[in-house]
Amino acid sequence: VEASIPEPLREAWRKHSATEFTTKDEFEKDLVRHIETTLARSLYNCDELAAYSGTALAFRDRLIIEWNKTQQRQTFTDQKRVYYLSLEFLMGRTLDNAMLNVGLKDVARDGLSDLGFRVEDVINQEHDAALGNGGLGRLAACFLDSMATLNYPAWGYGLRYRYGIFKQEIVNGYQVEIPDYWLDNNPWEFPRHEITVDIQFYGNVKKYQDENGRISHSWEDGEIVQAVAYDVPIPGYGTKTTNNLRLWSSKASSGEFDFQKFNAGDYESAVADQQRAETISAVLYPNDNLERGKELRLKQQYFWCAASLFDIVRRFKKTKRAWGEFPDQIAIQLNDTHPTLAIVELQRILIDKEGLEWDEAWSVVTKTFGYTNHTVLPEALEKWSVPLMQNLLPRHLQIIYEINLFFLQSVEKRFPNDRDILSRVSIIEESHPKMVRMAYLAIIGSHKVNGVAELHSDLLKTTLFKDFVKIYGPDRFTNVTNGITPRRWLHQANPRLSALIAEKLGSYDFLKDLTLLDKIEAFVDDKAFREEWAVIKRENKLRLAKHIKATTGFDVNPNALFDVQVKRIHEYKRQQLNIFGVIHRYLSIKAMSAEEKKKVVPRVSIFGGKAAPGYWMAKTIIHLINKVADVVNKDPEIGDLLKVIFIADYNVSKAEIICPASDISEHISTAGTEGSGTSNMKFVLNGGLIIGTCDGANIEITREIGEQNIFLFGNLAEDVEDLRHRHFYGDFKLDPQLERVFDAIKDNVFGDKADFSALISSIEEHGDYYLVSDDFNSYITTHEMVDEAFQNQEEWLAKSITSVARMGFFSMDRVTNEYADSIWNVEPLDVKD
Ligand code: RUG
Repeated sequence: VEASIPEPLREAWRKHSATEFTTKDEFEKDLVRHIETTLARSLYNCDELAAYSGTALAFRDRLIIEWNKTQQRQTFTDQKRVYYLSLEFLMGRTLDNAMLNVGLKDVARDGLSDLGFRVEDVINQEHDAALGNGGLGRLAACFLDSMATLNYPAWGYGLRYRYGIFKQEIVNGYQVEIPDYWLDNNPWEFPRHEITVDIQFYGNVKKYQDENGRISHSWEDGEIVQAVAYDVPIPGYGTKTTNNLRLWSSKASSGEFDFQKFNAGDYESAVADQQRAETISAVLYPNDNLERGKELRLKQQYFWCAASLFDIVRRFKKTKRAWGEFPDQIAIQLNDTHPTLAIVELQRILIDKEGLEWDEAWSVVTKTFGYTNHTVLPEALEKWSVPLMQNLLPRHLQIIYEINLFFLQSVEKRFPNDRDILSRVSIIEESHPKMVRMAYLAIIGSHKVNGVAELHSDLLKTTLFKDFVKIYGPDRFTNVTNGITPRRWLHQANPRLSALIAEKLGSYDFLKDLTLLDKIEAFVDDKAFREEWAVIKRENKLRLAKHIKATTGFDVNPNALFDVQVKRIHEYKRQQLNIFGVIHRYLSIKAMSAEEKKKVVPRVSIFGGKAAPGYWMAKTIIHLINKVADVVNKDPEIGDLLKVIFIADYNVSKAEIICPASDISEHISTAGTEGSGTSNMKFVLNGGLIIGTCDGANIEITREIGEQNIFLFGNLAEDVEDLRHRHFYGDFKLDPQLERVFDAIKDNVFGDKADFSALISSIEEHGDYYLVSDDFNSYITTHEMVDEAFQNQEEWLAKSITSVARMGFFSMDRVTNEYADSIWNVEPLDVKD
């Protein structure tokens, strides 16, 4: 049956079509209606949570009206679309962002105030949508914001995890993980129970030959799990475009449980199938930059890729275009190797289901995909065991072997005298068991591969993917340096700074074109502007101090230098270097005379971040930070000169409080290990200075803001290999200042030394892989320079203003346009009212 209303009857519909509130009165009307009817509350039992839900529903109505129009417009114009496949979308809170993006936060503030609520308190009721681990997931969320803002026809595809990243509590100095059930009270998703896809696992492959001798393959038997779509509207800033994020949830294909078993009293096995199916989308793997090769993870990957591809192909087929036009209509971006199976799945659909010849299909596939690599760390590079894949996805493994065969044949032809190259570039690693190298498959199946910062992309070309550059030429490999959305990371997180900038520039246009920030450099000597700038930083520090007091019980002095390192805890990110530096500072202060102490610049060292539950060394680092905090914060000889704070459960909404409040932040990974880093950009955009190594995007930040405005230290990437060699051959002497720090730990100053022995021996005895000792002296000296610079507040302020003015390059909009031009070849869709 045709689903659309016949033309002659559409008038009735149009007359009653939903409308959007724009005034305070209209907002209040929607709010009260939702609280009374949707939530079944009254004016006698409307608390802040109900006010939040009502407000969210009122804004959701607006979003979905625009969402509908955007989707109709996109379908009607039939332009090329981009599909962003990411296993992680670290969205954070939605309400504040939605209010600001549609330009109605003031209306909501006034309306809520009429009913006795403060908009800030209402916003604070929202639970973060934390479907990601760190930078990779947050980058995906920034992409969605920018793609909508720039009017690109774009969809995100991900998994609707029932549990997001765990909540972190600190108990006796140790990290404890608490499940994050975030779906209660989530008004932002629309279940689409009618949009389902059956996903197959296991089974076997049968080969058939027709009367013309044509061979075909059929994947049979096995088990079926159903994917159900949930849609999340993504509003752009200052535009009508509202894009879609489609998240898949897993469900047993038979729907409910087996009634025969149930009626026979076999309750457990009756629900077992259902539970097994629902497990697929139950939980986000809590690893950042680390792959563990678990079957359930591979199931998640295939489940999500297959559902998304089915959806994309279904939409394409409705246009009745020829398959050759598929890449003209569709660009699919792979966020890391996690969605690489999408390449194989599309090839499978085209040859097994749609009857295309191999070469014709493969040409469609390779023109469609782009692959973004985010890391060179070996432990993060995905490999799947061949037996595991054989069992779970037998047909896909066959196709992977076939892709590999054709690829290796072409390599052999081009490099007939180089036997080694074949084993080096083969998708299959000849180990025991054999492994499928997902990054190689992603390169071979894509037309563009990009890294996320200049240094990182160069390292990819000269090390990890060197052979592939030789095979495909340099053009397949490119760099797109990461960015951040200024809407969330300036306007939302730091409204006063955003307002000050807008006042000087005459409008908020800089939120759509961040390069306009350069105009504020003209005010660097303007006294009133500088004063206001300083007041805003102080207010932001007070806001953070209040949060610290409420969550840790510690008082921190807002005049102290706030030194922040918040990010996932990882040895390569070197929080251990930071805490050793803090211990060094502590010991130095303790050795000072009263006179000397007067010259010390007071500091608050603030840490935050989660460790993967199975990453024992990272957990040890968290433990040490908390033990050091215990001792330092209670030491009467130290007083306000040094405080150490660990902020538990670092997440997006906490980052919004923390980033605007830093004086300095730390981005101190071993050179050559961080893909890009994006929190470095968030801190600088909020007027904080940074201390960092020559790594990831720090290098480009330096180029943009000027080296006089950043504190760089440490060895360079090009020296790392040599230094590691020297450690390996015992040609190494521990830095004497670091030795003093280790001695204190070994004297049980921070609790039982045994708790930290592995951390110390990894540096003293096991090669110091992350070069903590090699960089320690330079790190300490640079911190002394930071102290000195902070004493000259006038100059510090000038550095802060100048840096913000020069941050335009790091807008996610620049990033999105670069992907659109150089990888996706998509155009924005013109939006008129
Ligand atoms: O570690 C990288 C960051 O350097 C980068 O900024 C971010 C976004 O590109 O991605 C992070 N990343 C890399 N997260 N997971 C991986 C490897 O799977």
